[in-house]
Amino acid sequence: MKFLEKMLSAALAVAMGTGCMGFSAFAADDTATEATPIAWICIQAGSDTQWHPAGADNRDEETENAIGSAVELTGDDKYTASVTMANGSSTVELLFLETTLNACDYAPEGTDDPIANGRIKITIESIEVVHASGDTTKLDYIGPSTGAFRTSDDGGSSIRYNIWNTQTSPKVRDIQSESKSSFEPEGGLAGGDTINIVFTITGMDAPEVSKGDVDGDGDITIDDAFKVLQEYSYIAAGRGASFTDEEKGAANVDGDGDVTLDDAFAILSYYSAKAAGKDVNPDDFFGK
Ligand SMILES: [Ca+2]
Ligand SMILES: [Ca+2]
Repeated sequence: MKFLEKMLSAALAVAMGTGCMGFSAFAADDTATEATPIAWICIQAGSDTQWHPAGADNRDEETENAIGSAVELTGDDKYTASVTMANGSSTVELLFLETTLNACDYAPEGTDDPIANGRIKITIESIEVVHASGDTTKLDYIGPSTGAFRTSDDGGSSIRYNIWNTQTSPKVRDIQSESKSSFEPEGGLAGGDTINIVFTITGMDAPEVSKGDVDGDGDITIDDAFKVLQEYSYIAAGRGASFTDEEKGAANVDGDGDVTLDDAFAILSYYSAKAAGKDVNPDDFFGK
C-alpha cells in the first residue's frame, strides 16, 4: 500500500508538473555534455513578439519579429539580455526573462519546490530602453512581486522571471502599479529601440562544502544528522553509499574519511548545543 501511495504521489507530481523527481534511470545518456544554460527576453508589445531567441531552432520567423540574442549563463555573474523592436508599440503586454536554467539542478534532490528550496537567485538590476537616437529611458522596476520568480508555465523546471505577465497566476505587474493588462513605457517604443534587462544570478556556482550541513540548506539541524544516519544504515546493510562527494564531505565531520555513527552523533551534539543556546560554530566544534 505504501508503495502504491508513493507511486501515486509521484505520478501526480509529474502530472501537475511540480517538484524534482529523480528519474535518473530514465534520464538521457549521463555522459552527454550538458549545454550551457541561456537566458533571453520574451516580449509581446503591440505587433512585436519574441518567444525564442534569435537563431533558435524553435523560433517562428513568421511571427517572431522582435530580435534578441540568447545570453550564455556561465556562472554567478551580472548579465544583460536585450531585445530590439521591429515595429515599435506604445504598450507592452508581456515581458519576462526566460532561461534554460533547470531549477532542480540547484535544489535538494526530490524537493517539491525547487524555487523556494533551491540555491538560484536572480536579481533584476535595471531595465532600460535605448532609443535609436541614443537616448535612454529607464523603466521603473518595482518587483519582484509574488510569482515573479518561478518555473515556466509548461510544467517544466526551467526558471522564468516574470516582469510583466498578466497571463500567469498570480499576475505580475512589476513595472507600473496600475492594474492594467499592459504597461506604457514613457515615450513609447519605436522600431529599432532596444530593451536591456540587467540581472544578477547567484547560486549557479557550486557551494562550498560546509561541515555538518549535509542537505546544504545553510543550517545544521536534526535533518542533517538523520541523513547521515540513513546513509550509514544503507552502507551497513550492504546497499552501498548514496551520498554525492559534496554530501559525503559535509557528512564526514570527524574527517576520518567514512560516514559513520560518530558523524551522526557529532552533528546531533552540535545541533543540541546550538538548540540549548550555546555559542558554538561548526569549525571549532567539528575541528577543521
Ligand atoms: Ca542542513
Ligand atoms: Ca567520519
